[in-house]
Amino acid sequence: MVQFITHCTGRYSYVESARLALEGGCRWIQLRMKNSTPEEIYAAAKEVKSMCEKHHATFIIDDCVEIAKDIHPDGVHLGKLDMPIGKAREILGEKAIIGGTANTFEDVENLYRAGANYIGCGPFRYTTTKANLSPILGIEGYRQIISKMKENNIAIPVVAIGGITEHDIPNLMELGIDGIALSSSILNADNPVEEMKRIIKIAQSWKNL
Ligand code: TZP
Ligand code: MG
Repeated sequence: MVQFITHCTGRYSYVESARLALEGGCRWIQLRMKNSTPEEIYAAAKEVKSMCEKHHATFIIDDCVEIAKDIHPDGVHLGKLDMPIGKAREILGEKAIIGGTANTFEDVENLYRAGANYIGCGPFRYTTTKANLSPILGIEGYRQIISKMKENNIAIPVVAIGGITEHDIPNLMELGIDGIALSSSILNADNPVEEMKRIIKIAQSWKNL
C-alpha cells in the first residue's frame, strides 16, 4: 500500500498535490492540512473526496473527526495528540478506517488495543514536512518494532512514513513493513506524476505492499 500525504508547496496547493498523486496511480490519499482553517479543510475535503471516488482511491482525513463526520471519508488518521481512537470510533462507526501515529512499540501496542486499523510509524528519517518530529527510527528502529510485534502477537498493518524515497522501498519491504506513506519525494520531483508512477511500480513488485 502506497499512501500519499497532501502538502502545499511553492508549486502546488493541497488539492493539487492530491490530484497529482491520483494521476500517478496512488490509490490512498490522506488529506493533511496543518495550519489551515476548518473552512479551508472542509472545502478541500469535499473536492479531494470526489477526486478519490473517481479514481476508486481510499480517502483519509488527518485529525479532523468533526469534519469527517460531515464529509464521510473512508477514514481518519489520528496523531498522538488528536482524539483518542475509541472516541473517534464511537463518532465515525465500525466501518471507518482509523489509523494512528506511532514512534515506539508501546505506541503500536496501545493503538492496536484501542482498535486502530493501521499504524503510521515514523519518522523513518528527518523531514521538513512535519513539525515537532518524534525521534528518527531508521531501518533499525523499524526492525525492533516489527520484531516486538511478532513476539507479542500484535498483527496490524504498519506503514512507514517520513522522508521516504523510492530507494528506501526494498529495505523497508524486507523488514515486513506493509506500506509506505510519502509526500515530499513526490512533490519535489521534476514530474510528480511520473515519480508516483515509478514508486507504485516498485511497490507493486513487492507483494506485501
Ligand atoms: N508524519 C511523520 S513524517 C510525516 C508525517 C505526516 C511527513 C511525511 O512526509 P514526507 O514529505 O514524505 O517526509
Ligand atoms: Mg494529527
